[in-house]
Amino acid sequence: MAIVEAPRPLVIPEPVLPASGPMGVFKRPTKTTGWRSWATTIDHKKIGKMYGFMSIVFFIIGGCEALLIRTQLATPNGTLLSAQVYNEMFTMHGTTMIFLVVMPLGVAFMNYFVPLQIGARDVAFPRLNAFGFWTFLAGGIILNSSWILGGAPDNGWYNYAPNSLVTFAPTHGIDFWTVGLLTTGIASLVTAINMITTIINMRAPGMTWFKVPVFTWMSLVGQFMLLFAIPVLTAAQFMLLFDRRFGANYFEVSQGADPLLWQHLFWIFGHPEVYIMIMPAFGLTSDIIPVFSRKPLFGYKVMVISGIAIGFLGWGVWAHHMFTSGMGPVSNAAFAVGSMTIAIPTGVKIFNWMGTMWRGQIRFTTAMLFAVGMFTMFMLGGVSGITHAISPADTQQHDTYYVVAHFHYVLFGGAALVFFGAFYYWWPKIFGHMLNENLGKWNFWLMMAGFNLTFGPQHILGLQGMPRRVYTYLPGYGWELWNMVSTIGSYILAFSVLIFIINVVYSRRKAHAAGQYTCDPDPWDGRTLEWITTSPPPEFDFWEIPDVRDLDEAWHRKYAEDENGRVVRVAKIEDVMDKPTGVIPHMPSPSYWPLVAAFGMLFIGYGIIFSLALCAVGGFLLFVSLVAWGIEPSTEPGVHPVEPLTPDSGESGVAHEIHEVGANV
Ligand code: HEM
Ligand SMILES: [Cu+2]
Repeated sequence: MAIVEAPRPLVIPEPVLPASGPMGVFKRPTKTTGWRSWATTIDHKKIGKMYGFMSIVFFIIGGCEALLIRTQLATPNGTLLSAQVYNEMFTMHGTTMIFLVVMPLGVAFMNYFVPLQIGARDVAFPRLNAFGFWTFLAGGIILNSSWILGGAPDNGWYNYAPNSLVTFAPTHGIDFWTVGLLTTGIASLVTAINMITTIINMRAPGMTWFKVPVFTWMSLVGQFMLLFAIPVLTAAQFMLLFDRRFGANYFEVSQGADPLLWQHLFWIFGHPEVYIMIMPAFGLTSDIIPVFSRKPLFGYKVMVISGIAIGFLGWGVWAHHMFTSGMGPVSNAAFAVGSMTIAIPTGVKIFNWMGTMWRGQIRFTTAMLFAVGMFTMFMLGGVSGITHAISPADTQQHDTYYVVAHFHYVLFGGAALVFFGAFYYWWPKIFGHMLNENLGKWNFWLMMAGFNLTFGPQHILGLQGMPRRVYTYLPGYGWELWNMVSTIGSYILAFSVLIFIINVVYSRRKAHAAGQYTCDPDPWDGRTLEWITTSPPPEFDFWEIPDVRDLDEAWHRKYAEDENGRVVRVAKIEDVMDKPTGVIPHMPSPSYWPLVAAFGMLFIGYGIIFSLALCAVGGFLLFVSLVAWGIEPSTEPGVHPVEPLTPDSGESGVAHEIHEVGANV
């Protein structure tokens, strides 16, 4: 692979700008460097990187919590953790992995790559995007600060009432869970609005719906599910907050409340939530496998439609989490049938991935290994999922380690594995250098071994009757061997994550030591639009908004069929990629106010938990920043876009330019 030193983009000297707004307070910072460039950025690529970095930090925290759990359970009568701390550990582990790792990691990749895949320069609302990231971080800080501010939540990641009421949970732990997730919920909602608006409105000229890459499609489906799911959780959380803080009785059984109300509300959110997590992963696997099979995705349209089908069917199965709650045979049967039905569109995906590999010219790069690892492990998780859907059988499996095994096969096996693959696949595009493939192969095989050794035996433990959420167990139940194997597996898994981190540091140092800050724009011979930009892309993504004629636009620019129908290469990427035009498209300027607004959210959060006076401070900060945000010009006065706007450059292109200049969000 030739390292091409892409010509550094032309730098336009910073214009000398008059102060804008009363007292100049609302003057937008011009191009900044160092920490300011991160604190004020509204560039989707930088925001994507920040989401990615923080998700990995939270993954390490959640992973350490899991290792402590596994160490405690390695042998009977474990004494490492007390029952109370153990409850806090699995609650925080589950909550962290779902809301602070898998969800934001999907958003990290969406932020960086959706605009590139659809041929846009940024998302629809850049400052709202920044606000989304800082508010997500505020939620993560609130949640994790519970460890040092009086005790973490200890009632499991789905926090069932009435256990979550003050009677049974008198400390602030549950308030941290509620307020922390209310805050991340707001971040998720504004991000969903941003992504949906971007994908619907900002596709490049010619990119009709069946030319949109599958990653972007599945991101759209997932974000729509989120738009409807999060409000259900938010409503339930406000009810719980009112019960705990203001003596309401939404879940107070002694006052006539129905304890199942929380369970229904939580799982009406909770089951779509699992698809919100897996959809970007489905999309990633569908983008990676064709590239390394040198074949178009088998059944592209069916793949997209099956994703949309899951997006609808996913709303009709929530009570399969409540088969043992006494709903009765009619409800159980209805939700059992609904849950089995959803296996059909999911199965279609697995067959299409195999169909794509069938007779392909397969290159088992690390990214490809992780993609194949994803759908094989996900398939195993899917099969145990079917056994759960059989409601009579589920009475045996419910609340045992069989369930713990199932959701780790679908969540870690399904989502986390291919997210690692995405790092290896897109690293050169993001950072201008590749991750080391040899270390990558170690990373993959150790992760596969550790993963299956950790969660495989948990199926057996569950069928042997070991309940989940027990902080220890007595000898003599026959659970010793498989618990020890599972614990050893979790350490191998942790070691494989360490190899990934070593690979990141080593590859970066090696590249920078060689003065390498950019690399081949298309190292994998890619298919989708992001591969026609430089690696990394310029701040404005494309010199010219591309004209799209095909699905897999990048591939079709390089290959064509000859008169005999054989695929032949017709151009090198250098000849068909996005090239400097010498005219720098103007991008909106950085801004402080999204960060300040998120700070306001942080104060409001702690105010709800500790003292309403803090809410007033937070409210003031939020109010001022929203006003400033509204007043500050989206572009500093005196600076106009230099790219000519032509009416016939396609609906989304024109809309984008005008929108970018005019909008104040
Ligand atoms: C990094 C390796 C991981 C290990 C070793 C691990 C291990 C465990 C164990 C042993 C439990 C059961 C605790 C109990 O019931 O007492 C658990 C629970 C859980 N894990 Fe993991 N896990 C890992 C990664 C993940 C990932 C990536 C996710 C993704 C979302 C995840 C989500 C969950 C959830 C939701 C629970 C349920 C917590 C609860 O009962 O409230 N875990 N994990
Ligand atoms: Cu479910």
